[in-house]
This record gives sequence, C-alpha cells and structure tokens, in this order.
Amino acid sequence: MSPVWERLRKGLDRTRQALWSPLEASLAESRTVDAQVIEQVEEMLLAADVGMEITEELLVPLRDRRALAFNELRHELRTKVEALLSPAEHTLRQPPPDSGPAVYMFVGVNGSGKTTTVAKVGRKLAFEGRKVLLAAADTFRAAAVEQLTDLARRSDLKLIAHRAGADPGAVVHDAVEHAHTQGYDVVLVDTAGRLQTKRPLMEELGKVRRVVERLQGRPPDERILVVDASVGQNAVSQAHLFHEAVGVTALAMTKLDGTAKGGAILPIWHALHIPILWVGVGGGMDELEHFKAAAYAHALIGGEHGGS
Ligand SMILES: Nc1nc2c(ncn2[C@@H]2O[C@H](COP(=O)(O)OP(=O)(O)OP(=O)(O)O)[C@@H](O)[C@H]2O)c(=O)[nH]1
Ligand SMILES: [Mg+2]
Repeated sequence: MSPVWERLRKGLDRTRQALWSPLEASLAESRTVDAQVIEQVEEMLLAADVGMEITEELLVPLRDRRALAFNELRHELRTKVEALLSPAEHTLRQPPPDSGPAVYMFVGVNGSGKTTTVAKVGRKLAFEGRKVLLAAADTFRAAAVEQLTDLARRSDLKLIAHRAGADPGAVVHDAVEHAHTQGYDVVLVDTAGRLQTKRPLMEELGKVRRVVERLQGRPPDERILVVDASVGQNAVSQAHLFHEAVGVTALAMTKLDGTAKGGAILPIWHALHIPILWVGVGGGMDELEHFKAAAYAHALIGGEHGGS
C-alpha cells in the first residue's frame, strides 16, 4: 500500500465516512445493491459535493446492473472516479535549460492556504535537490511577511522580503534577479489574497506577472490557484476570477482533511479542466501530496486496501 495513498486516505477520512457510514445499516441486511442503496449512494455523493452531473455519470451505468455486490459497486465507482480524474494529474512545468530559474506564482483568496503551500512546496523541491528561493510578495500585512519568513527559517529556505506596504512587483523583481545572479533553480512567489478590495488585488497580481515576463521573457512558468477544498464548487467562480488576472495554469487543493466535501475535486475538474498539482491534507509542513487520480479515488471511495 502506498504511503501517499495512506496519507490521502487519512486526509479524506471525513468525506469518506460521511459518504459511507449512513449506508452501513442497509448493507448489513443485504449484501447486494438495490435501487434504494443506489439512491442513498446518490445522496451521499451529492453531500460530498460531487455535484449532480458527475453523480449521475457515476451512477447511471450501475442502476440497471442485477445482483451487484456492494464491493463491486465500490470497485466500479472507484474505477470511474480514477478514469475521470487521471487527465487532471500534472507535474510542474519546467523551463527550457539555461533560461533562468523556474518561477511559480501562487494566487488565491484569503486564507485558502497560499503561504503554507508555498512553504510546503519549497521544502519538497529543496528535498529533491533544487535550490529554492521564496518571494514574500504579499506585502499587504506585516504579519504575512512574518509568517513566510518564519516558515522559511524553519524549513531552512532562503527568502526575499521587503517591508510591509512595499510594492509586490519590486519584491518579485528582486527575487528573480537574485535567483539569476545566485544560481537558484526555482522562485516561489507568495501573493496577497484579500478580495474585499478586488480590483486593486487583481491589478497587483497582473503586475507581478508582467514583472516576471519582463525579466524572464516569459510569464511565471506556473500560475497556481490555491483553493480551500471546503469551499466546494465555489472554487469554480474563484478560478474564473483569478484566471482573468493571471491565466491560471494549475490548482493546489488544500484542507482536504478538514472537510466532508472532498468530492468537489470532480466537478471542479469537470468545469475548469485546470490540472491539479497537489492536495493539502493537513497543516503540517509535510502534509502536501502530489495529486494522483488513483490515490484520490481510493481515498474517496474506500473499499479494497483495508475497507472504509
Ligand atoms: N488542515 C489543513 N490546514 C491547512 C492546509 N493548508 C493550509 N492550512 C491552514 O490554513 C490556514 C491559512 O493558511 P495560509 O497559508 O496562511 O493561507 P493564505 O492563503 O496564505 O492566507 P492569506 O495570506 O491571509 O490570504 C493556516 O492555519 C494553515 O495552517 C491543509 O491542507 N490542511
Ligand atoms: Mg498568505
């Protein structure tokens, strides 16, 4: 059993339990699936925020099956979820050789997990042997700069920061130049997430993108939208908003551990077709996993590998 799957499974405990525990009573009586069980599965998938369209897509082929055992139902669902999501798997886009550092920009609404994810990703990449520089381009609050500074120090990562209130574009300018002269492989850019002042934020993000473009001759190699999984399908409107500003190229879904709505990844992928890089399964610095459709399907649907 893969440790990634284990950790993801633990992260999705709440979603999976909410999904299956109400069914246990009916299933104790009968091991084959009838229309009533399918109806219950439908309700549970909807409650996990899988959405009407995908729920139907998952269940329609199962409705007419005769004498379907519960384990087979799970197996079918798991296979289907995996098939739907495998095109969403993605690995970080690398710049061509000798074209300067890879720059990855993280955007998203307030509290979605940007700063934490930047630090987690920084650790992962450093662990893989890459020379990583963080850019504290959320200069909106002093606390934001302090938070990233603290996370960087604890993970032994280098950081470029200016004082609070400084121009985020200037921070990123310094960071990318520093990365060039000092031979860093990767620059991870943390940005502000306040939406109350929506227009200035979006302009600010557009400017950060342009600063990178000017220095590198190309925009940030990934513009990663960080989404709190517990917002469920609201993620779709968030994505449209940020897409306009920076052209989102990938997603990181955080806090899958803190929600019973972990099924939302399915309708989000279906609506946006933005690939998914990582899923966050806890606040700890190592609690970020590469998104793998098979691991996610197992974690969501359970069964095999040790039951629900
Ligand atoms: N349980 C859990 N908590 C997470 C995860 N990712 C982030 N958090 C927590 O979510 C909270 C907000 O995370 P931040 O990284 O500060 O979010 P942010 O998007 O930078 O927030 P702003 O800078 O205010 O916009 C923190 O308490 C994190 O520890 C996750 O995958 N699981
Ligand atoms: Mg932050």
